[in-house]
This record gives sequence, C-alpha cells and structure tokens, in this order.
Amino acid sequence: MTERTLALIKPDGVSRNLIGEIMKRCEAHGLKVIALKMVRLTNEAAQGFYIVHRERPFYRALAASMSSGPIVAAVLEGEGAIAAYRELMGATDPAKAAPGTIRAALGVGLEQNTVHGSDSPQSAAFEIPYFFSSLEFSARG
Ligand code: 3AN
Repeated sequence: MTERTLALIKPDGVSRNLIGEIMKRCEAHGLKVIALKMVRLTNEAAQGFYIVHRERPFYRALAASMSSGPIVAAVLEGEGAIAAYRELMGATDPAKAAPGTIRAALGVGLEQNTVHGSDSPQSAAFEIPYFFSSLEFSARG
C-alpha cells in the first residue's frame, strides 16, 4: 500500500551538514520526497509535536533539544513508507541501531539520534499536518 510518513532531520543533523546525506539515503531507499521545508520549532511547538511522550522522563529535554536549532521536515511517499523509513532510520539508540541505518551511521546518542519518523499510520496522520498544509503538496507531479 502506498503510504506517507513524516521524516524530520533533527537539529543535530542539520547543524552537522547532514541534510543532503539523509535525503540521499531516503531517495536511494525508494522513498519519494513529496513535501519539504526547513523550520525552527518553538519549545511549545516541540512539546506539542511530542505530546504522546508527555509522561516520559525525557519529555522536556527532548522538546528543548528539538527546538534548539533549525530542523528539516519532509513527507516521504512510497510502498509501505512508514515501516520502510523506520527500517532505514534504525533503532532509537544509535549504539543499538543495525549497521547501515541512518542512526547507526550518523546518530550521536539517544537524544541526538538525528532523525525522526512516524511510527504508525495514526502517528503519520497527526504528524504530517502538524508541519504541512494540503496546499504544500500541490507542486508534485
Ligand atoms: P523513535 O524516535 O525511535 O520512535 P521514541 O518515539 O521512543 O523513539 O522516542 C522519541 C524520541 O525521544 C527519540 N527519537 C529520542 O530522541 C528521544 N528518546 C527516546 N528515549 C529516550 C531516552 N531514554 N532518553 C532520552 N531521549 C530519549
């Protein structure tokens, strides 16, 4: 089934000049970039994005880290895109991520794990419109 997923390049990835490298890996994995932008989240907007994690001990630190600098947001489309991009990202902890994954190759640590991807169709349905309006998909051919 053709799906869409939200992919973010976190501040640690943008600050280390990894935008091109990460987008290249997505495209090489068969995922099509159908919407793309760079944004700087406020702390409140980052907390809203990660609202499902509000009870977790790392919630405040995560929101602070996500709002510490610009991020890149993309919508990726493809066959089984949600699982495909999760596989490409690798496990949450870069130290435990499989070889060849983005987090194993480029991640710094558990909090600075460089990329985010929707973990389910329900998450994607919340996360994509958090960053993109329907008008921003109109350019794709
Ligand atoms: P994933 O991003 O792999 O779906 P989640 O949803 O469990 O992982 O966690 C969301 C984000 O919270 C992660 N990307 C990571 O940056 C951060 N995080 C997860 N677990 C921890 C932890 N134990 N300590 C600090 N940050 C964490």
